[in-house]
Amino acid sequence: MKVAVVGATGLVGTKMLQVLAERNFPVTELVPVASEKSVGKEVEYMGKKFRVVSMTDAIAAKPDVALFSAGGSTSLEWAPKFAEAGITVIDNSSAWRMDPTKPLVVPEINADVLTANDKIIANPNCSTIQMVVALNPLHKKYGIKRVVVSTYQSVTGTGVKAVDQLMNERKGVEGEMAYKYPIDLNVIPQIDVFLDNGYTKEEMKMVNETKKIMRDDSILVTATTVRIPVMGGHSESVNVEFERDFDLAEVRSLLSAAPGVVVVDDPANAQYPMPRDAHEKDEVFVGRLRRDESQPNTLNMWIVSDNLRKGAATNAVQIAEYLAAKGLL
Ligand code: 11C
Repeated sequence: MKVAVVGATGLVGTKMLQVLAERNFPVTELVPVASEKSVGKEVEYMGKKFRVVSMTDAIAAKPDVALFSAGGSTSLEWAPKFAEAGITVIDNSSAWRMDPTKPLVVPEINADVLTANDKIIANPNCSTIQMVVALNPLHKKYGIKRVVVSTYQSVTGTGVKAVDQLMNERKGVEGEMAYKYPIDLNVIPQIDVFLDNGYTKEEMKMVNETKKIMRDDSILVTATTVRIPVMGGHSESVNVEFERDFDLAEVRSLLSAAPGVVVVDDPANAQYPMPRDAHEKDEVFVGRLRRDESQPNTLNMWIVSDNLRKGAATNAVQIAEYLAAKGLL
């Protein structure tokens, strides 16, 4: 299969190359693509160097599938051009996610919506993906009424510039700021821009994308999204109110059996998910499972995942794997 990776020199693009190789995706030809300023640079894939090409050259190369991680405006401009040329785009930006004509997919949950006619497929936001992977098996059993989530998000979600800011601050070196404020020894309760309702775009992504992926507009979600000086993954404190009562042991076994979920929940031995353990792993880790004693039918949980993997690259590659397996490419 001929595969293009658009945004191949970025943090997510680099991870896409790594994940394609690790999962032995059947790549017969790789087409790394980036902005004009990166054309001619080289990227490495399975021990070989590949020259980065332009968007126009990538379309002319006619790949079967293009994994996009080049930002919303690039995607709005270029994804339709790839699609018109018959290339299936799996797009990691927010550009197409809430477009009712485009599927928004987490393979463990709703890959069945995909058809051969879907030429632009949206990959959800990282903080949404890890939450819904853990919520979906519980929703099926107990019916979710309302979710209250607070996130603790890694600087890698912002990109290379933010990783550099954190490291420069740590070394006491002056450098470019990705954030308005220092991030080391700090916590910033703003991810993306504020909207008219007082929430940030990141918070509203969690509200809206959850309903679309889980195909249930009745699920109420309220979110507070926060940047912390961490690298390995995003963490989330999630309070879930169900329609029906649950048994904690059954919650544990449902989650343990759920695809893509690993339960790490042994408080007596101080075992719970942490970003440094989730780093470079593809699963969603769940722990601190306990009843919310303040109201009925309500569960507290802690969810951690590597935002560059399941939250971005791995999920996109899993969509491509599904399409390939079903002959939809
Ligand atoms: C962050 N979740 O951690 C963001 C990054 O819509 O794909 C991903 C933004 C998106 O800052």
